[in-house]
Amino acid sequence: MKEKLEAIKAAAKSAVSAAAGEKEIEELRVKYLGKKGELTAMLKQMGSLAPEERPAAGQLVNEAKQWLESLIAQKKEELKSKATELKLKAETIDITMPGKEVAAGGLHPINIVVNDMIDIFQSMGFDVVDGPEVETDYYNFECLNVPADHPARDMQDTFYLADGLLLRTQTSAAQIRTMENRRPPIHAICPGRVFRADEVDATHSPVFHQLEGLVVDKGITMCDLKGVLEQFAKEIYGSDTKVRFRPSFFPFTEPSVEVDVSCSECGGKGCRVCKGAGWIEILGAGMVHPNVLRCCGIDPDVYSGFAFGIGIDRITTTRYKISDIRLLFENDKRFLEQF
Ligand code: 2NL
Repeated sequence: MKEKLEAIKAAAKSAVSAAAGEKEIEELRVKYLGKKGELTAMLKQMGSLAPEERPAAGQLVNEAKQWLESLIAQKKEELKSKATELKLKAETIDITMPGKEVAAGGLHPINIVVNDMIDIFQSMGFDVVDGPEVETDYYNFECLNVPADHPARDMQDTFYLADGLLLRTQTSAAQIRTMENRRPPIHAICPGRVFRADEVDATHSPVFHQLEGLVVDKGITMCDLKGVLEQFAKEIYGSDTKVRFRPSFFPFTEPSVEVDVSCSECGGKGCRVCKGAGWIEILGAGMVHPNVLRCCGIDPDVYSGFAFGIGIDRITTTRYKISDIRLLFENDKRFLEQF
């Protein structure tokens, strides 16, 4: 029995030392120490020995088992650290290699212009407010004095969603909420994305950008409106810019105006940028309609206000002489890299 044990030990030892992987080692463990393993079988054979021989023989087999267990554990450790070493060697990083160049991003021309506009109005004391792009009919139309059957709805046809929701046609709703939540004096601007059901061409896009402004206080007049908008035009287009106010109509303002600036390209003589007119229309404005104030719980006999809506895309295309508005939305890197 002793010889048999020694033979098993010798065979196991050389097999373990020759094992090249963790899988092989595991197979050896099963072969010798598993339920049907060779050493396990020897323990089972104890019954066939004379009773007085059993304790010594059992001890021998158990010792052999422990010896082999630790041999296997040792080999496992060895293989593991060898694998780690190999892996580390394969993964060495040469820190002297040149790095990958990261292309620096930049602001979209629209955002450059929006940021400039925000700076100008903030310096005049306006707060920036924000609102959702998906709006209710009430905030987008009703409260702005555009009831369901009003013909002005034709000019602002939009995308209608389920449950009476729609994509906002102007950013006014955010300002309506500002009037509901704050008491005058109010000085707020709201830049953002707006939507109209328009066909795409060089000057129209169903998605465009607007910055609306609102001032409400006691004693606000057309003079305040003219002063603020003239100051804005001179800051964005240059101090020698001339500003022209033409009467117009919006349901939410009365009286209403449209504002043109002298063409910064030709100084008013007429050129490609202003399409020969010498003037460029940049915004609509007016005194807030009493119905709108009333709708927001502000008494029009005590307070008055003015509001304006500036087309950001138009300011951007004229500033950078971009001939087609579609370029602003195509995200062609060759175009965007120029700003
Ligand atoms: C344009 C120019 C405009 C307003 C927007 C406004 C907002 C409130 C109250 C009254 Cl909360 N008015 N916004 C006023 C005049 C013009 O946008 O061309 N719109 C179609």
